[in-house]
Amino acid sequence: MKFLKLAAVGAALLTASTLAQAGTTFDNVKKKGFVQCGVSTGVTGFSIADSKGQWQGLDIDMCRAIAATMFNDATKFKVSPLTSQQRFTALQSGEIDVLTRNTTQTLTRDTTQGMLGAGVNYYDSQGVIVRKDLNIKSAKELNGATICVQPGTTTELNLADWFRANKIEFKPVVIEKLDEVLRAFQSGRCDAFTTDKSGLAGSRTTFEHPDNYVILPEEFSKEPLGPMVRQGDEQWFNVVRWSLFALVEAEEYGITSKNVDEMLKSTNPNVQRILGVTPGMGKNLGVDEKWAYNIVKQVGNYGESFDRNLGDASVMKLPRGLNQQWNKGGIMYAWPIR
Ligand SMILES: N[C@@H](CCC(=O)N[C@@H](CS)C(=O)NCC(=O)O)C(=O)O
Repeated sequence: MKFLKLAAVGAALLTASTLAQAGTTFDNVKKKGFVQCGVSTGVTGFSIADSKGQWQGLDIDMCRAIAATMFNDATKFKVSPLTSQQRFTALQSGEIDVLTRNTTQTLTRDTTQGMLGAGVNYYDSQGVIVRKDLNIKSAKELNGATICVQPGTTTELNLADWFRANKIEFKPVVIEKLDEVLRAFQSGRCDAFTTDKSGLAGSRTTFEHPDNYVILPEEFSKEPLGPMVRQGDEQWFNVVRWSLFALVEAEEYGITSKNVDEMLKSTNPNVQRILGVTPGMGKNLGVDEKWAYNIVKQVGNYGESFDRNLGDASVMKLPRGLNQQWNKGGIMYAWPIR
């Protein structure tokens, strides 16, 4: 027994060191000429293929921003659609370079699971959706209910915690694939479906009768969602982290895809640094000085991406809430590009 355990640990270490020797992610991405992003299989507003097969969403824009930083070209990316359960193996095995897929940053994922959270592109919380005709106003009325949930998620863990803390019972119905779990819920196989509230809102838009469902007010947890990389390549980690900060900081300084060329003439030293008019930031990251200019020009700033995918210009019509800038009542706060 003891030997088997040691052998398993040895195998895990071997895999980790083989991967490390295979070269850094930054160099590998540069060499192959595109970034491979792990995305969800289809969550409206975050990552979903449109009728022409083009991937759209806040998480896709995160991936495009990384491509813009690396290649001055936001189209230099490919996606690997992954279920919640598949995503970490895909990252650990090197099948993808970065996970840009509604993933919650947690201590365990950042330590023993071999990954690193590079920031937060959507502050969320876990919620629960039920049919309106159940006539309930609170999740506390769900005693004895069957609840649909996806495995390999924080959702599954929070669900158990919340019901235990509230001393009520539930029966989990665990289904891996999102389309199957949604079908199960709509066909009445479970009384409720739980996931991140953004995911509930996105999924509801795909229901045959969205108005027949209600998202209950409870927030089971904090879900800071953001891109994750493998441990062991700080330069790549920085590219991902600072691509996200560039999206957010551009919004803070009023730089948009429409005015970015005008902004090149700005006398604001922050704007000059972000756009590479004052050189240095690109060099520090190991990329072109126009990296953030290219992000804003080709992808837009964080606010533009939010509006297009989740806000008023989208089917979701979600309020900015916590995802508003820090100086406008939210907690979106980019570290300084300097
Ligand atoms: N934020 C949670 C849950 C994320 C998650 O996987 N959510 C589901 C429900 S919205 C999802 O994205 N499914 C899409 C898929 O499986 O393709 C986590 O990181 O564990």
